[in-house]
Amino acid sequence: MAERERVLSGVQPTGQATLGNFLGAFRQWRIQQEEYESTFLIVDQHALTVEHDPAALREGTLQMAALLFAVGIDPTRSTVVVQSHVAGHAQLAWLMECTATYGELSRMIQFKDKSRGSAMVRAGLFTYPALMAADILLYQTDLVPVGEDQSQHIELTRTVATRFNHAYGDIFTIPRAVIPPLAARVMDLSHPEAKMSKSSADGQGNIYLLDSDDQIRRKIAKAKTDLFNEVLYVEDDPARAGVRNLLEILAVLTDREPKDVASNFVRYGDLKEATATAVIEQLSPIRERYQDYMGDRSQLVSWLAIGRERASEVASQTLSRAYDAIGFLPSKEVTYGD
Ligand code: AQP
Repeated sequence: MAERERVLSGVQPTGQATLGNFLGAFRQWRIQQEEYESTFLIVDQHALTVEHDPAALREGTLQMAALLFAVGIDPTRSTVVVQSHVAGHAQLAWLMECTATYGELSRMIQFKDKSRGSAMVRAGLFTYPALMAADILLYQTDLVPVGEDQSQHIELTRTVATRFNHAYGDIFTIPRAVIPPLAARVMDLSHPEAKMSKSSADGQGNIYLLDSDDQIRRKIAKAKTDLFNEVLYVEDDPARAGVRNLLEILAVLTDREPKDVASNFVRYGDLKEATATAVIEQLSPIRERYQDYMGDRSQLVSWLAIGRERASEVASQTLSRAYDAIGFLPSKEVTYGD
């Protein structure tokens, strides 16, 4: 039987996960785990690129694991692993930093966005895409399901992997990004020109996966629309971004095309009501399962230990091949990547 293709993606355990994370990433992961050999990373090392609180990081990591399982990531089918549990990520990241160029890293939009206006930019924020490349390449990944905001990082991963392979031998699989056709960029409900982001300043335009039904209804009722007063799906018109966002959210949750969804509504109020109902239907069982999982922390910890064990196997193989290819002297005493 042919080997199944490998899927890998990750999420930072910072802040509260949003509907953007769910529609852009988690929902795809849940579907893809049926078909592909899947690894999902809780990227705690990435969380150090900006100011952080150690206790919150530790708790957030366990909470993110509970959330992924609550969303439907199945620990018997998929490997869920905490990035810092597998040393190979940091080890391979150095090789990637020495393969990527300063110019390439300087062009990363996320670096420009996150460093803007900050007096103390951590060096890790600059080199973060090299660590992300290592995350992906360590597992010989074929497919990386992500939201649109990550496509530039996947492109860089392909570039450095290709460069490394040309220089040192055929070590890495060249991965491809899988961006969902709809809701690849869920927008902030109050500021529909900006991405819904868990680190956004006031959070009023975010639907959090653990929001109560009431909070979801209230936030969607207040979502910014426009003065056109017609429910139309128009791509690429900034003036209609709010309505477009609601239509895309409802379309993806009801498995329809946004234009068809639009044709069912005349009033913005009715569109908001239907969107809120669909979001609640999707999120409220996740919220309940999350509470159950958080009530059994030792179960979470042991699933993560199983994840670590499975992940380490592939990671250590890739790392020793990469170390060997780049010219490091092997030592019998050292086992890499776990
Ligand atoms: N608004 C979004 N629409 C679609 N997909 C999104 N993703 C994030 N926001 C949206 C996707 O979620 C996955 C995990 O993201 P992450 O937490 O690792 O980092 P991020 O991309 O930086 O997401 P946030 O919410 O904006 O986090 P902060 O605020 O901490 O930086 C990724 O696949 C991402 O594409």
